[in-house]
Amino acid sequence: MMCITLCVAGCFCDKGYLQSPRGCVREDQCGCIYNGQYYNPGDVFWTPVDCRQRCTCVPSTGAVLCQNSSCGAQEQCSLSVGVWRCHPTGHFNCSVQAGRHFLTFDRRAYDFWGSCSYWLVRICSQNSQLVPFEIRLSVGSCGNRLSNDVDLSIKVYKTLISISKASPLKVQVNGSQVFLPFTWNSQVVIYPSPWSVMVETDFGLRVALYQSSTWVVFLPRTYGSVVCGLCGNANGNPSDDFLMPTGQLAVSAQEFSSSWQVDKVPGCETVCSSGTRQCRVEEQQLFRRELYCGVLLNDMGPFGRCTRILDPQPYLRSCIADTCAYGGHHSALCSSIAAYVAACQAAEIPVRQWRRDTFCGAACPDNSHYELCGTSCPVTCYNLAAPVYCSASCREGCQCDSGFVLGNGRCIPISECGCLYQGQYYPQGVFYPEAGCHLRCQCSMGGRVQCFRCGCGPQEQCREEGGVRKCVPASYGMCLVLAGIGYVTFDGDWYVAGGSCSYLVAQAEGLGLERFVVVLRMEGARVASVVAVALEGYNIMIRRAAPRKIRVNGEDFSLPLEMPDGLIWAYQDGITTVLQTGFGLKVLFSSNGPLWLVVPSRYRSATSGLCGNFNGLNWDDRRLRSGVPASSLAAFLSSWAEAGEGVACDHGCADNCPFCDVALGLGGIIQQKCGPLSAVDGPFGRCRAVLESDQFFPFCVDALCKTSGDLCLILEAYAMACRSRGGVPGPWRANASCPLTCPDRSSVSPCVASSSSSCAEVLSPPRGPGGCSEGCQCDNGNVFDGGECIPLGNCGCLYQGRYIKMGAKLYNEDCTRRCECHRLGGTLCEPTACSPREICTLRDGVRGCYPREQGCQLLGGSGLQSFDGRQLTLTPGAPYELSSLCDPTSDKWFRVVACSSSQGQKTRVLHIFLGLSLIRIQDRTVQVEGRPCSCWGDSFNPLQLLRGVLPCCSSR
Ligand SMILES: [Ca+2]
Ligand SMILES: [Ca+2]
Repeated sequence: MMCITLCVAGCFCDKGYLQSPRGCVREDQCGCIYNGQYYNPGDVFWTPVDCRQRCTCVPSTGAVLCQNSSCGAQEQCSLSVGVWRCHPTGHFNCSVQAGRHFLTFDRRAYDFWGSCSYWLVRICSQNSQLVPFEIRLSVGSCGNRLSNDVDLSIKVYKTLISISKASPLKVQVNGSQVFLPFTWNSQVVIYPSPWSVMVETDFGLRVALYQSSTWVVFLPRTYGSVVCGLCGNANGNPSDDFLMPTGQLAVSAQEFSSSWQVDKVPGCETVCSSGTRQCRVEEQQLFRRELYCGVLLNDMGPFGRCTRILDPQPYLRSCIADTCAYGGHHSALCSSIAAYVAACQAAEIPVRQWRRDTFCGAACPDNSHYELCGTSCPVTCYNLAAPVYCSASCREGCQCDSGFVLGNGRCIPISECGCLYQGQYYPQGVFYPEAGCHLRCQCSMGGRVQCFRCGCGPQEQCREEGGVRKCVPASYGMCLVLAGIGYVTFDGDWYVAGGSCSYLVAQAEGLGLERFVVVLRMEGARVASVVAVALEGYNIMIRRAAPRKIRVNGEDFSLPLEMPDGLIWAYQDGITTVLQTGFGLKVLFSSNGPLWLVVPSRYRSATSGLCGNFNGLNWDDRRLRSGVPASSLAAFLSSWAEAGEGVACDHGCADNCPFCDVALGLGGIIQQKCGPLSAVDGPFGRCRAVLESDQFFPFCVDALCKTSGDLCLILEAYAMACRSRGGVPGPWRANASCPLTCPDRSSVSPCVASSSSSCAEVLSPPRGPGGCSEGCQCDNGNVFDGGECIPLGNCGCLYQGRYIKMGAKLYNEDCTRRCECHRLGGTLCEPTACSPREICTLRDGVRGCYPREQGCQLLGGSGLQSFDGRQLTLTPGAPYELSSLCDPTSDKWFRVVACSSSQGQKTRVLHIFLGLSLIRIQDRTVQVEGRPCSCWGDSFNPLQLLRGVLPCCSSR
């Protein structure tokens, strides 16, 4: 008995385990080797090439038993699911492109667009010889998205396989996410392909998704006339393809498609009424030209050989329609052409190189490169041996560079691969292999798995989210900050507070808890300008002045954003920016001002700040930084105020707010104003099921009475909270006279599709909750690009999840690569370097090569280099004035004094006088006015000091 032994850097099997193509297996679980090919225990296979013998790999002994056999008349011997078997000769194929262009098994082309669930292929005639299966197509929304969220589910062998276009590599089998390739009983295999995913069954049915947003169903010939659905009946006759379940022929594509609707999903549109942009005649003519879709027809062009066999006309029509619908944007154009390339390659007809830097360039992610005709079955972390199941023809797409393998959809070094545990693959990190999460396992580098019986924490529960089992918070605490009005703490205490400082809203620290700090910066007493969130490894800023963007570690990102480590993600939902973290902290900040903080219940008693201590008691929330109960509201507020930038700050009326007796007449009017919050039949009536207004109503009355604050802000905060809990607030603005203001060339809409209102959203996979919410919508079908509205065709590119605005340059971390968006070519990246006079750095959120700042440097030992580059030697141990501003009356006055290291000592001390403050730096510790200050998460940069920025998150 033996397993194949592989020589792979970084991964070694533990003692008692042997390497097999399935990873490390116990010695007694080794399979068989026959003719140099490895088979899993229990595999049934036919002898290669001729299928003359049918063999079985006997489990535990590793022996191969064979019997004589042969294929039938209508069959041929071919490879599938990694095994040679008898297969029906030939297949039909049916394709669905962009969720709206259909081409049936009998090659009838039609267009249809609805956002419901439809039968794509079903078995309509009983035939006991055939394995039954069914395929369903679901279109997520009618939003005009380039990366349309089309999902497919396949039911075969009592197994349900679900693949979503938004994240094709996160395949679910019977509701649980599996990692690819995934084999099931040697009957079904699902494997990743370049830009796509493939499902293959042992009876020859194959379903493939191509990056070009095209689904293709390959149906064995034996299923001819047996199937029905949107793909037609596969009887060779295109004219009877519009058969409805009733047995009658439909007169239109719409009637036909609607008849195959599975069941009415609430809110789905049988026909998308928003529709695509109508195409003008001159646009049609333009896109028909060789420079655009016309390249498909050129029989001397790259697809020349294919056009003679596979009619390009249906592809040309959908290419023109889609390119038109997206105003000529290259993504639509290139996807349409790639759909034809995929069809040609699936039919094993070679195509020539058609992508160029200036036309549909293939910008591949890190550690990968483009191949026109590469393997369909790349090596993955799960399957480090050359895959044995690969029977598909070659495929264009990005292939991993040598030394890298596919893991979780990216090309990663083998050392970053995950682990095999009980035959299942898990990426590095924590996973829960058992139902109920009773076993907590950690997969670390080198495939090492450590498991502990500990289960979820007391404030957590075990749940499957998106097919992944994990411990999720049992409940959440919510804190509301209304700029200029007041706070409602996690424990439900409320207080009225204005204030123009920066305030520490909440921070948390505790054993086994991820630390976070949330600071709100005010601009005057009423406007919240910035929410700064510090987490381990991340400093995040949501800025009112930068809509649809978020600044992470100093760099601006367009929304939606998901960091590659999956620890933070953010998206725009109407007028609200939503930031979420892997550990459950959620920050919602509206451009109008309300800030909501949502923290998981395991942070109970672990928070401090203006949102209180989250211990369930509402009377002990007002405590100072030291933990002592605050003697007054003013003391409480000032304790959590952060040093502003030279601006004197006040905390509003605090303890001296006007006395407010709600029983008096004034109270009555205000009660009336706050009324909509609690009215069952009011606009928030439907919110009551998800969010109690009990805290809100008295807060509203108190806040309005004391501060004559903005009622709109309070109502908006409630609407936000309602929506974040899955509720749907009714139209409330008109009656409350709270109009929403929108930027130029956009207007208020009660229902802005939450994942297709901006360029970055249209191009990215959907992130948020979907659906629609109140917000601003660009006029004339335009979309937001940052804060302004532009035609879709002028949108930029998406590269590795980053949106690149047209004309902008995106540099990588060390400025060795620069990417730009080409109108027809897509993302174009090239190596680059900053000149010696430049430095690779971030300025105002944008990375790039910038002119070096004139620096005066203290060199090692006792050397000094002046601003102009002159080298001097200082006397060790003596104080020197390095620099000061000559005008002592200037408000920018500074003075920097250094004590250079004395002989034999390394210590140097720097004193910086800024206005009236003194900052002292010694051995990388910083003291401001004699108090030590710390700033975790941000590397200390003395240059910031010289620019007048204090490097302290908090002074302690
Ligand atoms: Ca037919
Ligand atoms: Ca409390």
